Parts: sequence; structure tokens; C-alpha cells
Amino acid sequence: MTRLSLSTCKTLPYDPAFVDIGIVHLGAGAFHRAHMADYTDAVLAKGDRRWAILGASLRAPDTRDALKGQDWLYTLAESDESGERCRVIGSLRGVLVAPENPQALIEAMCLPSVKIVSLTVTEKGYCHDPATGELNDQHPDILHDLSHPDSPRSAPGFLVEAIRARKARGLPPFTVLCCDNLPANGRTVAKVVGRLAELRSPALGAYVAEHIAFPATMVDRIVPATTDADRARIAAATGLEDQWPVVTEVFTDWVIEDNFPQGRPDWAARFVTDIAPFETMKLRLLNGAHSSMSYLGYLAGHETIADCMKDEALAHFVRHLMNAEVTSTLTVPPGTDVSAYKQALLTRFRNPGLRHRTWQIAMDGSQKLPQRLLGTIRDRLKESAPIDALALGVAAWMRYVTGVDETGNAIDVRDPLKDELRAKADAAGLDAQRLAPALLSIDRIFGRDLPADHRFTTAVTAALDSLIRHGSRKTYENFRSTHP
Ligand code: CS2
Repeated sequence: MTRLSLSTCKTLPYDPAFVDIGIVHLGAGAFHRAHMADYTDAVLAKGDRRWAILGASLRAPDTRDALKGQDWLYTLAESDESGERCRVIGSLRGVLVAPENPQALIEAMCLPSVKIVSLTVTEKGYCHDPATGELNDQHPDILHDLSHPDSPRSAPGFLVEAIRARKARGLPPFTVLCCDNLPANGRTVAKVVGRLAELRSPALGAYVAEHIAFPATMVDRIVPATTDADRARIAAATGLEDQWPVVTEVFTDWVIEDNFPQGRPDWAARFVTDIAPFETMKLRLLNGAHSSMSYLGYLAGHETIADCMKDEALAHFVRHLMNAEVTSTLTVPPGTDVSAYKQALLTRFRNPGLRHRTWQIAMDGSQKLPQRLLGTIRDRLKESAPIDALALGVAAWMRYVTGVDETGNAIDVRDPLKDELRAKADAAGLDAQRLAPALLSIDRIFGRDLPADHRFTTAVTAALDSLIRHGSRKTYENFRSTHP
């Protein structure tokens, strides 16, 4: 079959040979290619050719290897209940593999045409403590980057070195645009990068604080990992072989704090001055439901989120979590109908075209729980309001990270703290009275306040006890009876 490439693709409304690199993006994975690269493709198509993206992978060469032979083009397959439509995206103009040549990436970040360095490196990529948002200055990659500043490994290390190099060359700084699901993502990354710069030199720390803009964003699009079945289906639909298409939903949303001193593309995003209410609503309703469902659903034997939603008792739990426990903690963003938002979320979760695996979402729970569930729990405790559903979500994570499922099979737990989690779980055994406090003692996740609040510890321990004794399915079925 003919391969997708500039010569075989007839549908791009602009010629990617005549664009300038305005953006360097760290973490050119599926989410970026379905989200920001799509918004940027539309800008190029409208005729503003200044904003092509040069991507970088901070770890594996696989994206570069797949896309290089097709002139960096790829297919975006968007689905909803009515079916799937395919388009080719041309805004990505290359992918560098950082570990192969860190200097080449620093040089790219120093191109005079580059005005924005954006990031999707996942929560763990910022080398911070999830509970506090502070740089973890003992993180192995940070220790490495402090001793080898011109060949960094971490995203903060690349940002600091490129900021320093641009300053030394008299170039204007770039704007740093975080597109990960971190709480207060702009401020968090500003803190992490500012601290690393300061550890290199107080003058560099001061320069970052004074001159680098870190606009916050709320990003939203569901993007499951691409499978071989997706590749085959998309090739059949388009008639062109694409080694790494991206599968997503029709829905997309991007809210951005409008703070770009060096200019920005005219993305079809929502530009606002205060991002916080949008972000909190999304992280707590969408991602909070996603994570809770992924642990409970995985343990109950559900492979995908759509499968979870077909399980009436689990779908009931999700609705209860959103309506009875999360909504009261939100400040409604201007112009938002929260009921319609929640209704739309349930429809998105049911999307039959997405095989979004519970195992994929279950990844990196230690980095996700604080902003997805624990912040909500803190707010509910302040209101002296019930936290039963939220506590069950946390307990399901605890059961999951023991690494053994309900039938005795191993769970492939992926998490930067996985060894610590496993060691604590093994020492405690499958006993909620021991396992819950053992995991709650990790203050990088839970802080000091939550483990000291007996309303929280009691609720989590009771939920974990039920999960251990009765299994996940029985536990959320009982939940439906007791929380109709
Ligand atoms: C998911 C998110 O994998 C996960 O943890 O919850 O990637 C989710 O699909 C996106 O945030 C949706 O915008």
C-alpha cells in the first residue's frame, strides 16, 4: 500500500515546505498530535505560516522513527456516535530525539523564529512533588541536569538551559506553554523551572522570574493509545499507509491564559484571564471520574472506559461522584452550564469509537491523585460533607497498586513510585487496616493533612476493606444500594 507522504497526500490546504518553526514542543506524543498540533494546523491552513511545530521526544525514538518516512504527516481520526472521520495534519515539521543529541534540541529551542516552547511530558515529567508542586531536587534527572547542564535529560533541564543560552546570545526569551493536566499548570511549571534555574545560579533564577511567561492552560481531548487495529482501519479508510495515526474524539477544548509577550498563533481556543475555574472543573469531573473508573473498572475486569460505562452500577457510581461529591466544590466558569458539561462527559465516556483502556488511565496514579481526587476531598472535608465516592476512588487505587488483581494475576503497574508502592503493599499484605495507613504515609502524594484527618482515613480504610473482602464489582454494586 502507498505510504502517506507530502507527495501522496492531496488534501493539505497549505504546503508544509513553506512554513517557519515558531514552536518547539517537548513530548510529541499522541495527545499533542491530537490537540495542539491540530489547532496549529488550522492556523497554518488559514495562512499564518509562522507557527509550524518542531517536536521532541525526551525518551524514545518511536514517534520520530514512525513519522520520518512520511514527511512527518499523520492522520487524525476523530470519532463520535455517528462514526469516524480522517484528516491529515501537517503542522508537525520534525521530531528530535533528545537523548540521542541533547545539544540539537537546545539549538532548536534557540532558533530566532521560535516564540513558544510547549510541553506535554505527562505529570511525572516535571520532576516535582505532586502534593506540593515544588521541584524534587533529589530527582535523579534533576541531579543529572545540575551536573551536566548542557546535556540535560529532564524537561525543566532543557527549558533552563535553552533560556540561559538564548539570554547569552541576546535573543528574546520564549513563552513556556504547559499543556499537561497539572493543577495551576503555568504556575507549577514556573516554580519548577524557576527553582532549577536558581540552583544553577541566582542570576538565572532572577531572569526566569522576571522575563519568562508561563501561561496556564486547560487542555481537553480524549486520546487513547493507537493500536494496530486502528492502523489497519485507518489505512483501509484513507487508502494510505500511516505508521502512526492518532485516534481521538470529535470533541476538543483548550482554554488558555492570554499571556504571550512574544506573540502567539490565532488558535481557535478560548483565551481568558483566569484559568482556575475551567481547570478545576475539568480535572475534578473528567479526570477524577476517569481515574476512579480506571481502578474500579480494571479490578472488575473492564478493559475500556466505554465498557465501564455499560456497567450500570459503575456508571451510577460515576454519576454520584460527579453530582453528589465533586460539583459542590467547583466555582462555575463563566458561561458554563455544569449539568450540560457533566451530561456531555458521560456521552464522551460512552464513545463507542474509542477503546480507551482502563490500564492506560491507571498509569502514574501517584502523580494524578492529588489534582483529580485529593483536592476535592480537602474541599469536601472543609464543608463537612460526605466523601464516600471519592474515598472509594482512592481505595481502588490502593488495591490496584498492590500489583495483584482479584484473580491473583499480576497487574502491570506503571508509576514512578511503583517500587515504593509495591514494597509498602507487600509489607502490609491484603489487610486494609495495615495497607491504607502504609500508603497514606507517602506525604509526596497525600501531604501531612489528609493522613491526620480521621474522617478521610476511616472512609478510605472502610472502602479498601470492602474492595479486599468483596472485590470491586460487589463494592460498587453495594455502593449503588447505599447511595441511590
Ligand atoms: C486521562 C487523560 O490518561 C488519563 O489519565 O484521564 O489523559 C484524559 O483522557 C484527558 O485529560 C482528557 O482531556
